[in-house]
Amino acid sequence: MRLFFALWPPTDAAEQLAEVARATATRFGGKPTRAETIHLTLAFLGDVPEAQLPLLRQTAQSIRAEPFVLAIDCLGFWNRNHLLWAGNASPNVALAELIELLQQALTEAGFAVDGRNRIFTPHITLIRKLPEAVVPLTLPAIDLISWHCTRFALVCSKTPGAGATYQTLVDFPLSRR
Ligand code: 2AM
Repeated sequence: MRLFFALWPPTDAAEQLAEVARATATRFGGKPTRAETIHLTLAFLGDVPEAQLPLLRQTAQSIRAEPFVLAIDCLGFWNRNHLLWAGNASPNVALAELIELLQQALTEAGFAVDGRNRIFTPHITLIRKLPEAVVPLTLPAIDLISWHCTRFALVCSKTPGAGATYQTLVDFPLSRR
């Protein structure tokens, strides 16, 4: 099973982000992400045997972190993988703490978290296959899109890439208790 942990926006925020994706793809090209697949990855595990699911669930349940507001307020892009994404102009401390707590707990439980030793930029992919020739030097500004994150999810990716479908297997409340 190809698995990852993510924050999933409520429908209204997902629709707003999908609208930014569509409008930006109309301008610059590429494949916009559909509203129902919009998310922010916290930790990517890749292929995990199904037998490991109970340990994964137990590890995620052990996380103690406060709910927080995620404010998405800028666009960015990566040439190397032709991605255009939305994220935070200034770092979100609560988000960074959640990512670190989760990735550390997963690593301690014996899971390999891809990218853990590289600089991890929390992002929401809005466009894949952005044409190289039109990568904008100055990205358009976006209106603030925010939501109150009260849960995080363990998600199974069925088909990676532009036509991805995702299934939430279980979600976990954000709570200090
Ligand atoms: P992306 O949107 O930047 O491609 C499901 O594939 C999710 O896991 C996506 O959010 C994807 O990020 C992320 N993902 C895929 N491969 C990854 C990797 N090797 N390291 C970190 N995140 C990855």
